[in-house]
Amino acid sequence: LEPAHAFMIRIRTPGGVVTPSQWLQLDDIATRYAERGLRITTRQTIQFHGVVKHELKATMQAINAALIDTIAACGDVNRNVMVAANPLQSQTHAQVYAQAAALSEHLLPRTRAYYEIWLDEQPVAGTPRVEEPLYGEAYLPRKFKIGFAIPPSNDVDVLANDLGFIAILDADGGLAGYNVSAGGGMGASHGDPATYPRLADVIGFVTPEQVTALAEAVIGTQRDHGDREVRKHARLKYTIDDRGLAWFVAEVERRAGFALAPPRPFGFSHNGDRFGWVEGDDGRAHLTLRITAGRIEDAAGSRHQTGLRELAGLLAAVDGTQLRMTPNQNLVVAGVPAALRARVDELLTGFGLDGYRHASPLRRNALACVALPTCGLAMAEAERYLPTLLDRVETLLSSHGLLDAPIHLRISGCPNGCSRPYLGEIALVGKAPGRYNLMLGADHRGQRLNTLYRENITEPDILGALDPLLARYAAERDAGEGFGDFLVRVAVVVPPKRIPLQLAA
Ligand code: SRM
Ligand code: SF4
Repeated sequence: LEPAHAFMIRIRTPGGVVTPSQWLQLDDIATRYAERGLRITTRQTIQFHGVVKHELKATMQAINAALIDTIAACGDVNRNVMVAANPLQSQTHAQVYAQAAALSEHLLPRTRAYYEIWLDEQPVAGTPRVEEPLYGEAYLPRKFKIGFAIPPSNDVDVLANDLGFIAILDADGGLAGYNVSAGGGMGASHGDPATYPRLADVIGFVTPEQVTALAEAVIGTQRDHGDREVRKHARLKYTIDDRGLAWFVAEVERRAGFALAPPRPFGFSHNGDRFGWVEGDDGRAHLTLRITAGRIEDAAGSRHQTGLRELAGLLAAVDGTQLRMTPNQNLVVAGVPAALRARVDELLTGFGLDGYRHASPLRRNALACVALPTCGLAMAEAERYLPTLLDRVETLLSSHGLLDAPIHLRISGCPNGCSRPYLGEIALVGKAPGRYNLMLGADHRGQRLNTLYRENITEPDILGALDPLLARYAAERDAGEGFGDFLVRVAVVVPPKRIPLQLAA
């Protein structure tokens, strides 16, 4: 008898978009094969945990039957491409989404191995070996991540990606092109100063027609110049810091065959989600639901998985409806005709999925990575601890009259940064069971990293450190001033020196 190995499977859904019918299929896969329902990730896709080894192939085949794949959702290739989930600007959103989805397809590896291993495709004798025009023999030195943001929303935390496209609209609201950002990443290791989170530099502007060539040039540069010796040092951010931004831009321009235009002005107002209903240009409405830590399951006291199954069943008969995962682990019910809104509301309320209405801003915006028990790299709890942590921090906020303050809190079980904790106004980064580094002072726009405030502390010390700071914030903040901005203004924390090009103003 071999041990009952269990696996995590992550699907690829560029921009986090699935149809209601696909949702029903994913729900069925979760019910049949996974241990804990569906888990929306911080890169707009879904993970299934606890798939046992002898059911892996059946699970992969069921995913394929839903016209979804898992290709390049992991590995040293371009990963799931993130796209602004905000349906407020629907025409531009549709255009940007289409571009991002096409880029995701274009950057897939060409190997047929996936189809041969999981889908029983038979190699045809005499067929020449598949060439990898972009990835070559050895693929990339490390994972590679791309995000498309549509200002003023920075829900994708575009500057945390290796390569970012920030949509720039022209005077009549059409898509003029994108500012390009490069060299973002969150991963770090405790006690190793050679590793660090880094915000991307904004390096120029491209037209929509130049996006593919630019992406190939950036990926090619990293493929040929990224570190293949030290894996922790193999991300694009280190290639740029080691060789210099000017070298990097010149190399990318040489490969792309065109010069980047100067970046255009843009501004982000927030990096969270907008909850509740919004109207689209076409009269249809979109509802963003809060899904705590992205976990959708039927558990004690909640029937969220069943509720979303019923919702998907209702929407499956309505053309143009979608379910969109957000980069903040939430779910948008998109494209709902006006006549169906009341029914959707009723259904969601019945299953307790209307938490976005009642929850505090802190609770609505918090992010937690998976961490224990499934993540082998976790040093401390994150997802499982989040509800308790939120209860305690809310009690503190209440005591200072701050329950309505839109403070962004993020927690991760280790410094790899899967919940992008270094962009949280308050962040806990796991060090050991029950112990965390407390990081403070990011903005809530994804444009300033936070700073280490207290190292390796337990919950009572975390709450004890936050208490006087929240008291000061309640008493001394300017109108509309965020908690992170306040801490920087009153010099409780000194932000990291490096401010990405073009954002310094
Ligand atoms: Fe992550 C590794 C979960 C987004 C940086 N991440 C892992 C693994 C696969 C652990 C492992 O290698 O054994 C985790 C699986 C845990 C589990 O039990 O499911 C894991 N990462 C996640 C997810 C599910 C977190 C979540 O709670 O949603 C996210 C899945 C994203 C997706 O759908 O593709 C996830 N990971 C991120 C992000 C955020 C982002 O991409 O915007 C980051 C920081 C950005 C970045 O890449 O710099 C991130 N994950 C890492 C790293 C550090 C990489 C580095 O440069 O050092 C690792 C460790 C590694 O790669 O060796 C890692
Ligand atoms: Fe695991 Fe660390 Fe990522 Fe959390 S941040 S999911 S603990 S690798």
